[in-house]
Amino acid sequence: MDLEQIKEGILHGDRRYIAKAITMIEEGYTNIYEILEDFEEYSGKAKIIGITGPPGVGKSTLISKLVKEAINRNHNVGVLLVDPSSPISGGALLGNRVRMIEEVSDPKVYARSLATRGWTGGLSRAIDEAVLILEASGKDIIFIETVGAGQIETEIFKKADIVAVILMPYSGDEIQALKAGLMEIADIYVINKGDLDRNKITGVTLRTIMGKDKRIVYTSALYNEGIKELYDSLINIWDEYSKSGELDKRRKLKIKSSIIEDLNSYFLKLLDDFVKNKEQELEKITEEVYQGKISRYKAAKNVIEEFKDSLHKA
Ligand SMILES: Nc1nc2c(ncn2[C@@H]2O[C@H](COP(=O)(O)OP(=O)(O)OP(=O)(O)O)[C@@H](O)[C@H]2O)c(=O)[nH]1
Ligand SMILES: [Mg+2]
Repeated sequence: MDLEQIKEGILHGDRRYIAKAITMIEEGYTNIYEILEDFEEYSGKAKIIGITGPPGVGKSTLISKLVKEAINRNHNVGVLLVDPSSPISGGALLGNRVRMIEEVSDPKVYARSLATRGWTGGLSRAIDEAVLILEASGKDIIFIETVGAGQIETEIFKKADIVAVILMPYSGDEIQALKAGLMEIADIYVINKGDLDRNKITGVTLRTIMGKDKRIVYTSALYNEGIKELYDSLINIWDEYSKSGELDKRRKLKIKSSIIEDLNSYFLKLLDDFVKNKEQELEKITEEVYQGKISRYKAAKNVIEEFKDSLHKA
């Protein structure tokens, strides 16, 4: 497969080529950039919806139902399942998850998990590139699921246009969500597993904690309840943000944070190479610090100066 072929395939929405390109990104084939630069004109074409929340609340099940809804509405839909954990265990787990969404797929749907194997650009960067590829392939709505707890949940704010935080009834998740900083990033709360019949209580709790103006939608992904309403709400919020200028603001923020990420990974790579070549010298400096000949602070400062010099020479 040559690059031109991959590019054409993506532009025709061919899933094989989309898959190939995303795999190249995951595996760090930098020549994929030749294509990505040509795709820049498609950037921002899709509505990007972040779906996040604690493990097991039904994010993937919900997305599989939202995908069906998208198909009914003739929307061209892409799904990315992002796993911040180790590529080995995470990859295997995500394999199952992605299958669930692919089962509902028709040729217009593209779903896959995303994990990076040691590329300096990292997962965050891979999300940007995968989104761009999906946009170039003609997707007009893209769902990004982030799994589990921790930093990546709030990172999704930098990738998505709007964020839906999924919770389930009576699990204490609502409190957990507040702790994890999800409150700041939620544009809408979805209380899933409504069939468990206790979700109203969670809603009341949420209302009490978060005030009246937060949007809350009740769903049962399992029984297909509330899916249309959720889909409508997501589109409505997106339209609203588009009109109010909020979307522009967020997308600019997104560009800025991607540029900063690029800068970071570029310099980290340089620094990494520099340090690798300095192994012996570092041993020597360490010894000097250990023997009290020079302070650790001063030693680090010297190395930094040397690094800066090497940049000038580069
Ligand atoms: N009763 C009930 N179970 C549900 C509902 N939605 C999902 N589930 C079940 O909850 C379990 C977890 O669902 P997933 O969709 O994998 O949840 P998730 O949030 O994507 O999970 P992680 O990706 O592991 O964080 C599965 O056994 C689903 O069948 C629902 O509306 N009602
Ligand atoms: Mg999932």
